[in-house]
This record gives sequence, structure tokens and C-alpha cells, in this order.
Amino acid sequence: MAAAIRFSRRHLSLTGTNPSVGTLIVRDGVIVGRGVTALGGRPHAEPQAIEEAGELARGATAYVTLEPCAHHGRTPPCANALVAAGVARVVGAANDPDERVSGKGYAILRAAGVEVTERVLADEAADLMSGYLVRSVRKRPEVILKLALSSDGMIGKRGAGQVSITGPVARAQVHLMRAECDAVLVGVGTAIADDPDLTVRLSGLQSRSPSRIVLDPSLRLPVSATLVQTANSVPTYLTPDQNADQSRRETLGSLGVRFLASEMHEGRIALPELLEDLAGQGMSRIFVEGGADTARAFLMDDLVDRIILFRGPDAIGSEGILSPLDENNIPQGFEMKRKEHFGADLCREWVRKL
Ligand code: AOF
Ligand code: ZN
Repeated sequence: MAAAIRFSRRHLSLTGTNPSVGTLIVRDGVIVGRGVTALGGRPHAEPQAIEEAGELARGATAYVTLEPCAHHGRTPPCANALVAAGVARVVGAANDPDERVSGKGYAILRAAGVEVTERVLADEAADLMSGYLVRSVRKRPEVILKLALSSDGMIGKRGAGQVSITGPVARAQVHLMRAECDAVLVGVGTAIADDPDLTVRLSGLQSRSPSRIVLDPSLRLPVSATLVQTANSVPTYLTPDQNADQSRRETLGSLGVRFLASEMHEGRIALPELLEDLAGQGMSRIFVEGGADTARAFLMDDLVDRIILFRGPDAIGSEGILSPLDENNIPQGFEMKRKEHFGADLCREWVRKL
């Protein structure tokens, strides 16, 4: 199952609103078929693994990271496909909250005499499907807040633009995290001060840059910003409110920038409504990268599902911008899931229980 879960990671953020599921078919200790949910979400993992296994599936064990589906979508139910292939045993990890499936997939298998073992490494599998699960349960995309803190708890330096707080290994990890999300989101203050790319610049994964969203109700982002200048190659969204300047909007639009209309609430963008729009665009995981005000806004609205803190070894000092959050004031309801060194930096991750 651990191998099936690792395999499922391959298509994370590439399967639309469907989770990226992994299936391994094993016979006499040998993997004879592999499947991962296809790009866009279909076909599902199981039929691909069954096809690869061919006749070898008969009497074999299938490891699936999500309960096999029981509904007739664009493809017949995966539970029926496993039965038809003659699989003797199915080992499942995460349960599926989708009411068309929940419990029904396993019931189809058991009714056909297939031996079923449920919830093997269920938490590990669910962790890789968190976008899908949060979307199902909370009816909005998963919000992942990432902050890089200096040793003295700062996330930047006033007037200094981008300052490097973490080293190259941690930065590569951040790029990988971006690749596994549907969008990266920052506030317009950060977008102006840092002029970031917010892309994935890892060898072999450059095509995995997610969409970029800048919270910018007044369309303050300059046309010369890197985000605007590269909007034709990586989808870039701004969030004008109803008072935003129409001619600016046209100029930005002509450069490929896209827009998500935002409602204002007490002088700030209404985040629940924005997230609803993002869910409507098919997004399941939003990676919030700052700055402090944006992080605070998501935290205050109780809209953060996962917190990732990197701690660098160096201090920034009195010119620093204080982080809204550190290891000692993680909100209630979060559980630490990971503590790992990347070079000289320490990464800790907390997840809010579903
Ligand atoms: C599986 N294997 O690889 C995946 C599953 O719109 P559809 O017909 O593709 O169905 C989407 C639902 O299928 C989704 O909500 C989830 O319950 C399940 N995803 N199931 O057996 C897979 N990706
Ligand atoms: Zn299926």
C-alpha cells in the first residue's frame, strides 16, 4: 500500500476535481499491473492497472488508495471491473466520502466473494487526497498556508523586496509543493514588493506550474510585474472588485491576465466567496504564500487547513516583518504531521482534522 500511495502522488493536482488514486495489482509478490487516475480525472486508476495485468489479475490482490467507485460515471464502476477481472482480494486505504461510493464499492466486492481489507495506511493515503477530501467535506478548496520564518520570527524585511530566509533545498521543496497544488496565492503587497514568479522551476517539472492568484481588488499590480508579463504562459488571476478601473482591466486582460470578481467585506476581499469561485474553477488545493496580511486574513476567517512553516537559521533583525504565526501559536484543532530538515532549514507541517 505504501508503494501504491507513492505511485498515486505522480498525478497530484493533475486530475481535476477527482483525487489522484493509485492501484497496484500484486501476484505472488510481484507487481503485475499499475494504474494512477489519468490526467483530467479519467479513466480511473483501477481499469488501467487491470488492463496492464491482463489475465494475471485473476486470483491476484489489488491495492487501491481509495475505495473503488460504485457509480456509473463516464466509465463503469471500478468495483465491478475488479470483480470481472477475477481479483481475489482488494486492500483499500482511504474511504470515499462521495455518497455515490461510500461503502458501496466494498459492498459490491464482498457480494461477489472478493476478500476486502479496509483502511490500510488510510491516513497516509488521505493526506495525499486532502484537496479532494476538504472539497467534499468543507465545500471549498483546501487552503495550505506556507510561511518561511527567520530565526527571529520574521517573514521578510521592510522595503527589501525578496529576502532569502531559507536555503536552496527548502526552496526546491516549496517548488514541489507548488507543483502539487492548483494555484499559488499572494496578496498584492507581496506581489509588488517581491515581483515574484511563483512558478515551479525544478528540472523536469517546469510544466507543473500552477495558476497564480493575486488578491488585488483595486488592480494595483503594475503591468511591468513579472506575473503580468508571463500571464500568457502561466494562468494568472487578479481579483477586481466592482470599483476597479475598467481601462486597467482591459490593459491587463490584453496581456493575458484573467479575473475573478471579488466581493468586499469590511474593506477586505470576502475570502469564503472567493474560495467558492475557485472551487467552481475546479481548484482543490490553494497554496497561500503570503504576505503577512494575507496569511492573517485566511487565519482570521478560519479558512486554513494546512500550515507549513520553514525555519531558517539566520536572523533578520529590527527591520523585519513579523510573522503572524509561529510554532508556538498554531490555532486549535491542528495536529503536527511532519518535522523534517531541508538543508539548514527546519520544516514543520500541521493539518487541521477533517
Ligand atoms: C476510483 N478510482 O481512480 C478515482 C475515483 O466523475 P467520475 O465518474 O470520474 O467520478 C468521480 C468520483 O470517482 C470521485 O468523486 C471519487 O468518488 C471517485 N474517484 N474512484 O475508483 C479512481 N479517481
Ligand atoms: Zn472508479
